[in-house]
Amino acid sequence: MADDEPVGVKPYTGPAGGWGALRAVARAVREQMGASPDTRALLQVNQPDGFDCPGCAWPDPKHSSSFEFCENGAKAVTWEATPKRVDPDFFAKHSVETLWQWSDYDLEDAGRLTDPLAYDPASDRFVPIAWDEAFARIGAAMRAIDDPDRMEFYTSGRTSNEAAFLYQLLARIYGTNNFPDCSNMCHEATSTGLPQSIGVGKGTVTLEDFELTDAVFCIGHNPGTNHPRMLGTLREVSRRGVPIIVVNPMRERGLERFQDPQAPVEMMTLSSTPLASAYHQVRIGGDAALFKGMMKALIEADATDIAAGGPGMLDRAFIAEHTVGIEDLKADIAATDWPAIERKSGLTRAAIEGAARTYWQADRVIVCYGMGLTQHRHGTENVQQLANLLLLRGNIGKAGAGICPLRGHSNVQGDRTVGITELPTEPFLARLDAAFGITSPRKHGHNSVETIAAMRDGYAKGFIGLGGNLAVAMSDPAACFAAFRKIDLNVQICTKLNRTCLLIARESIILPCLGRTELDMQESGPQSVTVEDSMSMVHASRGKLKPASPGLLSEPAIVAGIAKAAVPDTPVDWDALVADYDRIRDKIEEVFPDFRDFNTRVRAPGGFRLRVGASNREWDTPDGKAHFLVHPGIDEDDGRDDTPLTLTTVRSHDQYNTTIYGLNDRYRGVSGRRDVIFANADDLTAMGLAHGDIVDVIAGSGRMLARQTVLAHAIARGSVAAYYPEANGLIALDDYDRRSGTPSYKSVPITLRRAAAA
Ligand SMILES: Nc1nc2c(c(=O)[nH]1)N[C@H]1C(S)=C(S)[C@@H](COP(=O)(O)OP(=O)(O)OC[C@H]3O[C@@H](n4cnc5c(=O)[nH]c(N)nc54)[C@H](O)[C@@H]3O)O[C@H]1N2
Ligand SMILES: Nc1nc2c(c(=O)[nH]1)N[C@H]1C(S)=C(S)[C@@H](COP(=O)(O)OP(=O)(O)OC[C@H]3O[C@@H](n4cnc5c(=O)[nH]c(N)nc54)[C@H](O)[C@@H]3O)O[C@H]1N2
Ligand SMILES: [Mo]
Repeated sequence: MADDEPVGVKPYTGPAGGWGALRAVARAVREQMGASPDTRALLQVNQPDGFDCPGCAWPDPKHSSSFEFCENGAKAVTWEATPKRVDPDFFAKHSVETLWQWSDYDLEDAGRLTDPLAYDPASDRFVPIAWDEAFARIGAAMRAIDDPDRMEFYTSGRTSNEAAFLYQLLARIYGTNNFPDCSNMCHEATSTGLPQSIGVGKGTVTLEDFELTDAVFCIGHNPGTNHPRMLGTLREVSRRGVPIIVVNPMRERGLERFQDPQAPVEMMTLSSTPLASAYHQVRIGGDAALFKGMMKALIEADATDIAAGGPGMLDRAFIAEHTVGIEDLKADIAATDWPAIERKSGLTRAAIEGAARTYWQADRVIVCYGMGLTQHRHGTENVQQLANLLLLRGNIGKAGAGICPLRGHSNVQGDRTVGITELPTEPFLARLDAAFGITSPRKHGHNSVETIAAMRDGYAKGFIGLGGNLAVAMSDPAACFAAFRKIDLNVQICTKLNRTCLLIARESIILPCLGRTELDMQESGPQSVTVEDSMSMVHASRGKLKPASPGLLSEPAIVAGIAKAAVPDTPVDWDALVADYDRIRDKIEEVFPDFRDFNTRVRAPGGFRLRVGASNREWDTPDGKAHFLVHPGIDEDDGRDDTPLTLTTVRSHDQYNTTIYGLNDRYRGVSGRRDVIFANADDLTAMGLAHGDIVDVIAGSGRMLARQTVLAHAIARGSVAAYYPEANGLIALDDYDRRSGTPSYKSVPITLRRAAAA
């Protein structure tokens, strides 16, 4: 049978984790660190005195002092700590035109950037320049832009609180609230949706809640790949006999079975712990239908129980004391009929009732979710329906229960907390102004989609990227590339070369920075930075490795350098702030009262938790209540369900967003390639296609991803999946959630067509 498989395809039958994960780490160390690897870095990850893992935002067990093994964390660390270098010689050898032909993998694999660079049109090369000159050129270009709202300040979520805080200060002193950031493409549906529901756009649970919970739902996320340390938590939950209910169109091995590399018995006996107790392969975009179905089953069971003299399944005391809107919600649920719910969700009524029963039989329920819920045209509504479901049984603000959005980048949540937002509130701006003696602009700014549109339309003239690779991460890369090539200034602050760096504007500058793993030495000595994880825990991170090059500056120092050059006359003493990051933290505390005693509290092992009102049933909404929010209908794909197929875009096991570590996707059984489409076997038969056929993927307005190998895979009917970012060309810039601006990367209407013979 295996002989008939397409090249590089072999079903994976093992558990997640285990020896495969250990082997993958050994390979990552060998390939990235070379013959005599400096593996000290790996032993400092998430240690009380070490650096925060740049891999993901899953929290660390309190006072962790033993090394928490994580395959993909190790890949992230070795990728940064590699001895490979992209130095001036490299750029002398390769023109931008040549580099543009390189793959995204090859660009980053070439190594760490060592010196500031400016594009030289005469030679079509990046040439080294001094830091002073780089800042002077950026400052001059920024001052030449006639309106500050024509500058865009992008942030990717690895940036520390300290760097992000200085960055927002720079942009606001310059005069704009244009803060496109990776959050706009990620959990914006959470940041927009949850405040309306429960008064805060963050998760309400802590790690301890997982020790008390009676049921966990995992919806639209793939922890085996994207939050591997979470599998340790899920393993403990499963071993306590607590049900784990999965909702995902694809069967993901990391949600089914886990062999814990930290459990010697499991490793030696090749045994593993089952995770999911029920696995619902929802149709892509069918989550809201499922949630409404679960609420319908719950409300019906409640009515039956009450009629029989029982106490009912709804938490009436909680609903009465803490919420508004229950009657409208009930009316909407009553108006939604089962056939529509079944058709949209792709799940049977019996299956949905089963999930609802598990839900109401548990006293305390945690719901975890990821991009499978947020990256849809109705992402915000999805999140709010989930909040409705939890509120019906008082599952927010009690021990062992709550909502748990899995954040992406390791500090994406913190960046938002310290002011990276295009929609600042007046109280925040007032405090910022008072703290620095400045006058911030009040007009709201651009998010990520609006930024690309403004560049495309010739309005935006300058761009600074504090990390990230926006032109590749965003929908419609061709439109993004053209947009970047129109502007006057493209500044990329980064650790490695990527495609967005190669988009040549009138002035293009690359500023190489220190990474998390590296020693950050300033006037007052070695510095720590701080980050906030998915559970609002703030803790310190200190790198110890020798910097990749003496030519690197820290992100705070780079931001300060740009600020001094672009807006020379300000009341801010940038040098003093950079000399000692404690001073930046004092300022953060002045602007955000939740950071009281910041410098003291962050020095305690494990750090501290920021206030999350909803965790204590304090609802920071205008009326002080939690809200049931109604979105009539379940037409989550806007009537596009005549389209035979909906495509979702996912991460492989060997990538970090646009950073491709390798071409393998171990748990999905694919190796050495990424040009595949996962489809349901019955759908293939219905289309007259077979496992291994070469197809073109066709989306609206002539968008096409040519010559992909289609694979029969365990995925819901009507649903297909491809890899991000290769499939981004199928998604129009205009395909996004109107409420939050999140691109609908996970619900792209497409058709498959057999490709012409090569
Ligand atoms: N190693 C590694 N770690 C990472 C990242 C990485 O790229 N690599 N990225 C980081 C970032 S920025 C983020 S945001 C997170 C992302 O973490 P995830 O949210 O886990 O990211 P995705 O790979 O996009 O996977 C989404 C999951 O949703 C499922 N899905 C797709 N469509 C639907 C749908 O309509 N409904 C439901 N219920 N499920 C659906 C997919 O099958 C897949 O299992 O991970 C972070 N951690
Ligand atoms: N189709 C599709 N598109 C998506 C998604 C999807 O699921 N499907 N997911 C979206 C999501 S959730 C996100 S978060 C975005 C990601 O969008 P981004 O955050 O913009 O992209 P990354 O790939 O994480 O950025 C990688 C680059 O960051 C730089 N870098 C790495 N470490 C550091 C550092 O410490 N400091 C600095 N300054 N730079 C550093 C490196 O140069 C590297 O090339 O993509 C989005 N795009
Ligand atoms: Mo993300």
